[in-house]
Amino acid sequence: MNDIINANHRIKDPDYVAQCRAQLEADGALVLDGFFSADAIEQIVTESLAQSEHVFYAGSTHNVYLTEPNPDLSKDHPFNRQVLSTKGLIADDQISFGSPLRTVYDDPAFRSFLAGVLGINHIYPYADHVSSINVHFADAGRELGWHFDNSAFAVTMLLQAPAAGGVFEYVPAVRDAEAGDMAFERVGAVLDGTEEVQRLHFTPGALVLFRGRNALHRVTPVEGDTTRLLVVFAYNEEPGITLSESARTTFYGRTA
Ligand SMILES: O=C(O)CCC(=O)C(=O)O
Ligand SMILES: [Fe+2]
Repeated sequence: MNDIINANHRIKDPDYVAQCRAQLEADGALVLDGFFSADAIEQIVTESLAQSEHVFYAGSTHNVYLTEPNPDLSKDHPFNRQVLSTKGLIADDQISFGSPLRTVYDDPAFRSFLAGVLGINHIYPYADHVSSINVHFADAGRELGWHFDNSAFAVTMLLQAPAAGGVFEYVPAVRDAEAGDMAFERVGAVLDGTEEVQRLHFTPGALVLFRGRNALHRVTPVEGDTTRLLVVFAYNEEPGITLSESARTTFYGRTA
């Protein structure tokens, strides 16, 4: 692990954890630049690009809740409004056992750090075969539409930045999923472009954390010849969670 996470990010130091946690609380997102070593990033980019032929590209529309539409509501109701996602990914079951991505994902110190920053006791992997570690591919014109994540929080690592576009935009704490609040009005306003959104800027090697279940977020279309490559490390607060079939069909093109 010592050669993957840069030592200036003192993940075992309680003061550092507290500082990161305060920043996540305040902003709804946390960016730790230079978290991963340049060597690790290079190795992961190489092994990811070697899988280019096997990338699954989503070409479908979905609502922001990543559910099937509700036919009892109108087509322009915020629950049913459709956004486009065209980015691609390789799924967990396409990532080799020896990959540094698994070393990081499984590392107890990294997991404790994440749990500490998120203010929870434990984090668990997904129980399905596709969701835990994903590498996202977005070349020119590809994007990820507005959505809320199924997981409470998201942990990402940028591998390769595009020349332009591919910007992560978000609105923190739009809904309160735990309380059953769907926030239709604010969702409608974000989709209409009438609510102000925030942008997170990060460079390759950055670790990014955000509360994706309640923050509405998207990635704008990529511009230029360089593919945006990003890893998503997905965890849950409880064991045994699988991604919904609807979301798996949308983003992986398969349910098994
Ligand atoms: O690509 C990103 O920066 C965010 C990815 C994301 O929101 C997701 O995978 O749910
Ligand atoms: Fe997301």
